[in-house]
Amino acid sequence: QNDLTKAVWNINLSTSARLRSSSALESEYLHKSILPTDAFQASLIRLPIPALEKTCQRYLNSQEAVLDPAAFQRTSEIVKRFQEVEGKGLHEKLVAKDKAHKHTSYISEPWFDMYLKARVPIVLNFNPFMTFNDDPKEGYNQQLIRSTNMIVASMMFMKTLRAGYLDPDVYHLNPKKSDTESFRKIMKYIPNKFRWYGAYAYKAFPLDMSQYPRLFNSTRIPRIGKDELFTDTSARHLLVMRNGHMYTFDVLDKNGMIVSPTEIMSHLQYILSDTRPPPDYPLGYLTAENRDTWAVVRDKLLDAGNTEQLKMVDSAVFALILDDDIPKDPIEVSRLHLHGNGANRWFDKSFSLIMTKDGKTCVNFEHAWGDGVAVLRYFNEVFKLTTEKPFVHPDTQPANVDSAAAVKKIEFHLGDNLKQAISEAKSRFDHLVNSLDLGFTTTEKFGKNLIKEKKLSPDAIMQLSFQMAFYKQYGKTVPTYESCSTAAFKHGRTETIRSATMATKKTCEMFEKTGNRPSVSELQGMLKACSDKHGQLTKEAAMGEGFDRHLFGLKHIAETEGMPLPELYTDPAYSYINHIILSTSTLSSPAVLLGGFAPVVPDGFGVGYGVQDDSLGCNVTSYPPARDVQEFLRCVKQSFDDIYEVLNDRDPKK
Ligand code: BUJ
Repeated sequence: QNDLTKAVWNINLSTSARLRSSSALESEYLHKSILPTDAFQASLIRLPIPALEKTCQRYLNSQEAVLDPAAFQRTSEIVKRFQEVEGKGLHEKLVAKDKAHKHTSYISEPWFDMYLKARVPIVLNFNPFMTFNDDPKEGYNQQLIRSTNMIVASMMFMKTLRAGYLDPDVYHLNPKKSDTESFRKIMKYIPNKFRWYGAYAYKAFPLDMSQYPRLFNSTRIPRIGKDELFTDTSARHLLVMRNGHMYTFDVLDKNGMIVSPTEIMSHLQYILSDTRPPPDYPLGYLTAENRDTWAVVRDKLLDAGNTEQLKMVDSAVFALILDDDIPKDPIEVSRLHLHGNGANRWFDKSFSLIMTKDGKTCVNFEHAWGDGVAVLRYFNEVFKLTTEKPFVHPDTQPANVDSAAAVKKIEFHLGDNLKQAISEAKSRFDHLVNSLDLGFTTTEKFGKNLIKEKKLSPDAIMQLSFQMAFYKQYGKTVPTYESCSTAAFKHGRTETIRSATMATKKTCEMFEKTGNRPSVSELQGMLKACSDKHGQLTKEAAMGEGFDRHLFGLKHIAETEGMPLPELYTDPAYSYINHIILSTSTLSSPAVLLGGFAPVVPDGFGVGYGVQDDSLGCNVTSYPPARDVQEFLRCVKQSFDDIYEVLNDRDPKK
């Protein structure tokens, strides 16, 4: 009791001291934006439902690149019937349903269902990771220093968001004109309902922020058939995992003030100095289970008297995962950040910050609740704040507080049945992650600058490199997915850019031709054709004008209304084009070092890639022997070299 009183007294003392020394705004919030966080939310435009004819045509254009001529002919006929008969009825129903649900988008519900009804483990199948660059300052990457700084920055982000102070997400086409104070001030005076149009006049596109409330205090709860998302904003504690053990401590005090950085540091030091051996039955493995299996085990955990324990885990602001590893290369970093050893993870949390002993840190996130845009905003703000205005430094001493009292270790009651469930989950997890191979490649020969100089799109060239690599390795063009955000619309999620096109297919063939080589200017012409086509598909996808989500939405209508599935969906070509062999995603941010995800099918590649001014790089995964990722990476490197030669007026094969 005495210790507890002392701890509480110390905490109160230091909080009030901090309040006296600096204004609450500076120490508790990232900023106070001129516009409230939800300034544009009410006026966001709605995700369009494309015209059925356009969807059918886009679908066929994409099929043509991956089907042989006979199969393409059959599919064209099926699509024609779909467009004239069953598709029409479904489309009308989808449009009517969308009209009746103006507060959201037609894709929101089916997309949540897609994630939450999936029964496969979320690790590898869904959770991606994004690794932060190192802190450029010497000493700040030590685990204790960096984790303290990241917790405080995260809490400031959370508070800024909850107070409505977080500057709204806006995609600025002309940042000089619109990413300005005067733009924000003008917007403020436009009534809520019309603000979007005001921004549009400046070529500024406000983004949907409806996913943000699920960033903190949230988790995915396994349920039979369909999981649930859970959020409890009243919780003030953090979940820390180390060595398979779970701990919590408050990061906000009773008044909602952020606990002082040196106290947080003391608590973390206390956890880091815990020398007990790892638990025999770490529960984290369960979150990597098949979702129905996990749902049953979770009920058994509750029956065994672990209600409070699970509540602490589920409601925690987020999970901080402290690993003892010191990875020796980017491959080891990627492995730790994508899956780790499973004992020291809780994949269900909306996101975890995973940090190695030497401070290599990532965000690994559960995907059902949200997409890259919200996560990347949090990621960028935390990186900026921790590197520019850190709260603790290599010479900072932890506060002299009673961390033994403030830190609670979560202990679970486990009967034999639960122990067995954990052992089974562990062996399945080990088997799953051991079957994954990964690697990366980069080129420093060129990057965004040269590609732009040649009036080509850097993203299109990257996508073409993957097409060329696959063609070099396997001699064909396969279904390819590039993720594109539709956050410019209310409750938008993503659309697919189908980056395997007739143009890329032809280009692959021309580059590989041995006899009767095309001229360099012909190859340059092909790069341009690929770039233009890709640019068009990207624009369309970002405007909600792809075909994937529309066809998906129509299928969802048929399923939910118990209607027979039109032949378009039972056509093997539909399954084929949705069996994504090349799944790709990119993000550009000065804060990102690495990122990636596993393949979405057993015989696919998972390609995370980045484009820098003077370099290109990708991080790729596969399940051997179905796909050989190391050979694929050699082919990607060769493709970079080939393209580089052509950009410099040389034939790579001569
Ligand atoms: O499309 C969707 O709806 C969501 C997608 C799903 N999928 C990953 C399967 C495509 N989710 C995302 O796109 C989020 C992915 C977040 C991670 C992206 C990784 C980007 C890597 C950047 C840097 C890599 C540089 C490597 C250099 C060696």
